[in-house]
Amino acid sequence: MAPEKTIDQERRLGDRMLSECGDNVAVPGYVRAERGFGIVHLGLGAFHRAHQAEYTDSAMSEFGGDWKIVGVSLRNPDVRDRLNPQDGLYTIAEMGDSVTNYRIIGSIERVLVAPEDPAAVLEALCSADCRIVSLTITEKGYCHDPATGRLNVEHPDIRRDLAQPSSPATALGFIVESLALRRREGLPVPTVLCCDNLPSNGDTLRNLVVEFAGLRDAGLAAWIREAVPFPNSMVDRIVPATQPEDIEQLRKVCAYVDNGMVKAELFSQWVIEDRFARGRPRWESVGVDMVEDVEPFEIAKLRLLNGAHSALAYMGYLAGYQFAHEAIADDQISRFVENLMHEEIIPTLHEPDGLDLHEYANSLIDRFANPALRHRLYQIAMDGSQKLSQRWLGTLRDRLRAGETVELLALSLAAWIRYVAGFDENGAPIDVQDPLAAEFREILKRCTEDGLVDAERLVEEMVSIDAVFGADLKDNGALKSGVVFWLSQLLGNGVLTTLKLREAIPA
Ligand code: CS2
Repeated sequence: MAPEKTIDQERRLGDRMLSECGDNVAVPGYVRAERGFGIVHLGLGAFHRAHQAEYTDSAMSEFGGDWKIVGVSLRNPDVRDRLNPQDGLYTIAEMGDSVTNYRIIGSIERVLVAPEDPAAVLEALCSADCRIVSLTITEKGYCHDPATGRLNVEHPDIRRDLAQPSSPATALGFIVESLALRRREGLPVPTVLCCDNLPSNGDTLRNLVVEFAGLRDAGLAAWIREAVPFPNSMVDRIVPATQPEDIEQLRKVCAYVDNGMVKAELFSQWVIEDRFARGRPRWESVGVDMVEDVEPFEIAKLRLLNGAHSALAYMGYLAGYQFAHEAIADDQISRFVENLMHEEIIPTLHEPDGLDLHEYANSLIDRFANPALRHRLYQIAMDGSQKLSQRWLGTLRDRLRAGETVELLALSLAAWIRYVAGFDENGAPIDVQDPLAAEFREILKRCTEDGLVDAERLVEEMVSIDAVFGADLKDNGALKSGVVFWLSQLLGNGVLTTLKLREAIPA
């Protein structure tokens, strides 16, 4: 029997290997060395690699242009250590229910690690070639108060970046310092393109950048407000974190090792306001919708897809499921998520042109049900404190204002509070990932006596976290008693019995 090949003897992805790929892998349709760079991207997670970098790769394949991406990891070297040895190349495994398409993406030129060399990041941001600065740094990367959209000036990273502006660590610090340098040198400005799931994401980012700049120099802040475009965008693709078994599966099917691969569903959507200072890739010719006003698309997406996703994650995890497709296969949970979308969320939305919201909601159930993705509920459940505002609370406020019922949202909120209490239905600990996790632990301690959780006190304390709930909701007695009722049910009887009870209550 032939000895097993060690990894070192196997083919590793890299420029030299591109011409030898098998027919089952698509490769970039351009000579990479002939294309220059045009984009600096902050936050090089799996989402960017499966979304914006793919659209940019398609645009360069079909229409050329110097739009390669210099990626920046703001925290750790992991992605750099995976991609740079592969010349920045990586594969996307695009997974339908029964087919997987493999495609190598060539648009990432190289990866920088900000904490190791902030000067190199500033140099890329200030270079004449950099015409777009884009971001996927997740909600918490904006160091803001989700309830108000204002900068959290007490955030340790923001204080640090204000104290030493020439060597920043945060995305805001890098953007402001690079714009200050450009202003000083009289260089043209880039477009700053936010690609995170925030409401009015471009406007939100602009306000934060201007607020941060104002703490350094009022003139700089006014100039940024005037000179730099921050188009809003809506991004959509389900991109679960890559697992070691995905890399192994790719190796088996494609016969090379790719430590930077990502997996995604087949569906992908990007809607952008067409306001760019110095050009952009031909995205509109490769499936991107360039529009005047993104808001209706963005609100529908955040409230429906992300809102339903979060509800699915907290309910599903507590009910004992690990993956989204498992939780949505549970009839009670899927009925709850469907009712939440059709009954409570959709009535608050303006239908964007060309989109039937009920059909959209139905298609989301199918997307969540994709078994190939193995999307962990734990991943979706992360950072809830940064997500609830745009996913649930906008809908909640709209309904309360209109005098409509909010029962399903109250139950969702109860599920979130139950989840961040940090133990599952078998009493096993949940490692809650959230910037406010320490605060949640303190609150839970105060609300627990002799091992029993005081649901009323817990709800009171949680909805009093102004950064999440603003100042208005804690005064709404009816909302709070609804959440207390459902939280008591969840604590006493668990998710599935609670959902049964909910269904038995006449509408
Ligand atoms: C998810 C999103 O992890 C999460 O919170 O809801 O990442 C979701 O998969 C994407 O926004 C889909 O476009």
